[in-house]
Amino acid sequence: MSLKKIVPTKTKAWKLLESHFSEIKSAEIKDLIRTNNPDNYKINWEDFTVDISKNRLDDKALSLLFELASECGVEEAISKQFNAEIINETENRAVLHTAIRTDGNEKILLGNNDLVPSIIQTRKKIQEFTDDVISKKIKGSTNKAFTDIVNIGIGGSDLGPVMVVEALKHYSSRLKTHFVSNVDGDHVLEILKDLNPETTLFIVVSKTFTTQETISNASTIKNWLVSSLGQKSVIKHFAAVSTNQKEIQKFGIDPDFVFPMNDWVGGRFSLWSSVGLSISLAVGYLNFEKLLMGANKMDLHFKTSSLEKNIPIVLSLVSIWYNNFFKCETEAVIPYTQYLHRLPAYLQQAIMESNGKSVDRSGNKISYQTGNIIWGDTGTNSQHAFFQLIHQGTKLIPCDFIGFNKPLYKDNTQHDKLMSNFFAQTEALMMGKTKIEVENELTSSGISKENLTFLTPFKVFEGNKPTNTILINRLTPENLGSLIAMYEHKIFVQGIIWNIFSYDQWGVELGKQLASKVLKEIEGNSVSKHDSSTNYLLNKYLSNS
Ligand code: G6Q
Repeated sequence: MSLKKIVPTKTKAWKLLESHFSEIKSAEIKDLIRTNNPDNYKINWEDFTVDISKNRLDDKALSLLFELASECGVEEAISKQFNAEIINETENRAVLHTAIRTDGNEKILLGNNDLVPSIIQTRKKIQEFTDDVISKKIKGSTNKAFTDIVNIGIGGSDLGPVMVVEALKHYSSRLKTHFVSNVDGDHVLEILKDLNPETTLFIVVSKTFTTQETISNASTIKNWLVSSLGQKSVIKHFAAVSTNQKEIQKFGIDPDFVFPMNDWVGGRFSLWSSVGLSISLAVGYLNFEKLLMGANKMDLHFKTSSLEKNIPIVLSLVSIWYNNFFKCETEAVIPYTQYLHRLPAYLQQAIMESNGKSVDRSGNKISYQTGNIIWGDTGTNSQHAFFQLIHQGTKLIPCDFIGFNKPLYKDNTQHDKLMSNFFAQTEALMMGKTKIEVENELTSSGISKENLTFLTPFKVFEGNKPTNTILINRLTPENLGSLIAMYEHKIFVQGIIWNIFSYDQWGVELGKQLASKVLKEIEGNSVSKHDSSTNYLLNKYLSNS
């Protein structure tokens, strides 16, 4: 059965939210926080504490947002996704990235076929391969153990693995992991320059095995390898993750080194599958499995918790409140750990590729805002950069602050400093600094009256800037899995409420077609069929390249 097609703006809850919004849109968080029921704004789950108190929300807005979720059929949609119904309707597919992180104690039926045995079998293959490479049982063509792994993939076949490998660096195996994604030859050659072909294993990750960037990078690398170790080395130095068996065979990859993907897992949700092979090699299989089990726990929480205590649902509703009522264009994600420095880039793809849609599930043009624009960087670095705009700019930017109770190394002194920034920022964003406070501060610094009058307006902070605080015990593989799954489910809930299809990506598909058309023209040295600007620029490129 297909997903319900409910236009959110026509629901009863939306209308009530609109009128309630006009009543509280100027309310101050610092006042709301005193009168709201604190229990409604905090969720404690496993190692997570999620606090949404510092938002421009009151109890009534929150309860209307839950009504909106119910009216839009969120709970029913969750069941449909987990029951393998064809909810990716434009591609006629079920959406089962949650299945690949199963704990194995259930049946997951796609039609009459239980997917669990093949999922466990693939996991076993990943484990054996990982163990054999790390233990030096699998070696390169000159009988030397591998020291370096290169993941060759782009988009969903790159961003998830690279983000997780960076995030779990503390848990690294003896292997060094590198990522080649861009079709930019300079990117490939820059990475190859420090690698020894004899001790490097390449993993080509491409669901389709036709993506221009990946195949072109894989060919360049193959030539580089062959030129130093000969044609016979290819079979020992390449592994592949793909659905396209024919192309893999043509490339010359050992069938034992081929790992499957499934069409019911979208690229940007695939790090849990064989696409995560480089993660498994980078941190060891057991840590990879812990990552999956952490995500599985979040799946269970998402499936079984009430709307009010359901972390992904609550976060998605807060986000809709700002996106559709306050008309905020962007959201920032600020992790207070350097390990998560790739999280914002990963979320940009996951969120913007999924919910960047302007046609609803009935095929009609949408009249309200959908996909949020996501950006961010780690704290405290970002405090010394774009936080100026969040504190004092003209735009309202809701932020997720992600922090950890414990550091990974035992340096609590530095960690306390890091986390005092974390807490101080969300408080300052909410409280701001009043004119009187600024004047008192300046007076006590002994400044002249004239200077005080001049400086005061620049030093006032309006405050009332919203934040969610996601406080996690420690950055473990399990907790990282839960965190990523939390955002995945948030995306899904927002897509359901916005009445769009979150699991297709026609905009990305278009990009793939366009480049090959232009490339043919560049290669043929004849460009004339475009608009005047594109013709001019292409000819300029041709005459100088
Ligand atoms: C993800 C997108 C996209 C895709 C890449 C790579 O959801 O569809 O980012 O992952 O274009 O595609 P291949 O894995 O087929 O090379």
